[in-house]
Amino acid sequence: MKVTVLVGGVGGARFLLGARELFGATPFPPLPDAPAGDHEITAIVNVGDDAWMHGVRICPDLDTCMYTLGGGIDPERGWGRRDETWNAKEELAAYGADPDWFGLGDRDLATHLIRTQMLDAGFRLSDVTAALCRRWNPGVRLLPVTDDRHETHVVIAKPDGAEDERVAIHFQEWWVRHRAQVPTFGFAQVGSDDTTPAPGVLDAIAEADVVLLAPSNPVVSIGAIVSVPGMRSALRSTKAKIVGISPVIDNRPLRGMADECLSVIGVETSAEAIAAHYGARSGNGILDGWLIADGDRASVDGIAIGSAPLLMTDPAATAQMIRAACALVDVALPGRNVGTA
Ligand code: FO1
Repeated sequence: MKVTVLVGGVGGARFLLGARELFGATPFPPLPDAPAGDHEITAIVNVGDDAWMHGVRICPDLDTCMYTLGGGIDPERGWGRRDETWNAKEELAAYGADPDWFGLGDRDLATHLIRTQMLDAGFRLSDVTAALCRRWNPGVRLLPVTDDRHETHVVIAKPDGAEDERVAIHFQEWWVRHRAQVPTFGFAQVGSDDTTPAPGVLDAIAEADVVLLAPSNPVVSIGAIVSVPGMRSALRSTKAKIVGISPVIDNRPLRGMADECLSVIGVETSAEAIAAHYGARSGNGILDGWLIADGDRASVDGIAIGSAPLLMTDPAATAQMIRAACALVDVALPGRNVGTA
């Protein structure tokens, strides 16, 4: 089976642990002339959080997926490296170098230095990601949705500006420095005029047996991915069934600030409203199925709704969620037993 997953940061990375548990590892980078395994998992990863800081290119969602799957993630934070130190960050702050509010770890910095060197040498982000994965062996094919700049910027009330004065800041400043606690008026994808999906992305959708939308932030993760030109039409035309997993339980996000983001675009933070926001593929949306948490409710024309426990307590639990999501859209899974479940 070819399984394609649209993912953002922390929640998406945890979801991929379950996908790998259920379908088995996909060698990435691919092993030269190795026979294809039973299943292939391709993650299409958000690049809207990516930023230039202190002269290096930081790709939070790609790194969170790579570190989480590769065993290098800090389990408490959910981002950055375990056993991290912050000497470079402190030294930069001592020089008064901005930004001083972003957690740039010493171990993490090595990843950004390698990535920046390779980008400067002319490699595409997708090539860089594959090269970094030679060390981390995530067991899932990680593709940036695009190799082009497609950053999420946020329109806010200009701090100590006039009443109706607005300013656009990078998503990271909104998320990390302001914690979304400033009057916010919208999101915009900023980057190149001719943004196109990265190599392999459209094929991963067209050739999939099932496409999964991870329980990532519907606006700044899934929304940013689908905003890349060509993505929405690829999703609407694939023969694969598309099923999303709700990012809320009891209509509240588990972590992150999906509620803050949803309210900015005028969507209620509920399983039903998010499904309606994605829309049914029989309409002009992208969903065939929507798996919601036990106890939540949703009813959207054209979308098959199912419920299951949605706490990703461990990869086996997440694997069960994915089984339920596939069953919801009648995607038969080969009889691979997961753990003791
Ligand atoms: N998130 C924070 O809340 N504070 C930070 O200082 C921070 C630093 C950071 C450094 C590298 C990295 O890959 C991720 C980092 N994140 C941090 C998470 C980042 O802001 C992500 O974009 C969000 O978690 C959304 O996925």
